[in-house]
Amino acid sequence: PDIRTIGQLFQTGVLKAVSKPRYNPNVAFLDRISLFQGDITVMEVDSVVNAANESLLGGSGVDGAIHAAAGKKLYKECAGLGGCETGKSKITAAYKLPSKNIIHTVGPVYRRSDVETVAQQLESCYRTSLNLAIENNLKHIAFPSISTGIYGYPIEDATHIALDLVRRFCDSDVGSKASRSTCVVWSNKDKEVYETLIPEYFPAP
Ligand code: AR6
Repeated sequence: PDIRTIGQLFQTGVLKAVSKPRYNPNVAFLDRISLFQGDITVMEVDSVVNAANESLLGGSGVDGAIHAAAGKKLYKECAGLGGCETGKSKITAAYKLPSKNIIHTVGPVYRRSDVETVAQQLESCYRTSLNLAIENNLKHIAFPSISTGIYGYPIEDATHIALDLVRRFCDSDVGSKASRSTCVVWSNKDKEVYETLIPEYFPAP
């Protein structure tokens, strides 16, 4: 484990002051997490998550790919949503995508001067997305690596936050109903980071 990174997360208050894992070490949940390298727009899941911006009107990166693949009707639905605050999530239909729905979440623009705030906002993206999935009875959700592209969040820190939240969600009463999160990575480097960190948060029994 990258102790320094976890230490930094402790300092920022993201990982609260506990000296042992915050999850139940007796439950592995290995069937609840998976990793996929490639284009999120081809995934046949219940919901793909879009790394959007506050306007919800599209952009580049994964947002551009999702809007391009889903078609103009997605833009029309998004335009009626009145935007979305950073750290929050909203759901739409998926139109031409093979998934059933799209959950649009707005990650923070990374700010080194305020790591505590951005970490809380990033964590909130994963939490609000998973809560929306549960509310809409969506079992299998695919997450891109939110905020780590154009928004500049360091991949290791962002992955710790993502996996820690997903793992704790699996342990929670509400999250025990969700069946599966797939982390979708684009680059080989991001894949390596996830391959290294997934066993930390989802250790084999
Ligand atoms: N499938 C899976 N992952 C992808 C894909 C794809 N098709 N395309 C890119 N990625 P980013 P952000 C990866 O920049 O940092 C937009 O303009 C990418 O390699 O898409 O949250 C929005 O409108 C990276 O690892 O999202 C916002 O303005 C990850 O997805 C802003 O960018 C996220 O990169 C959001 O920036």
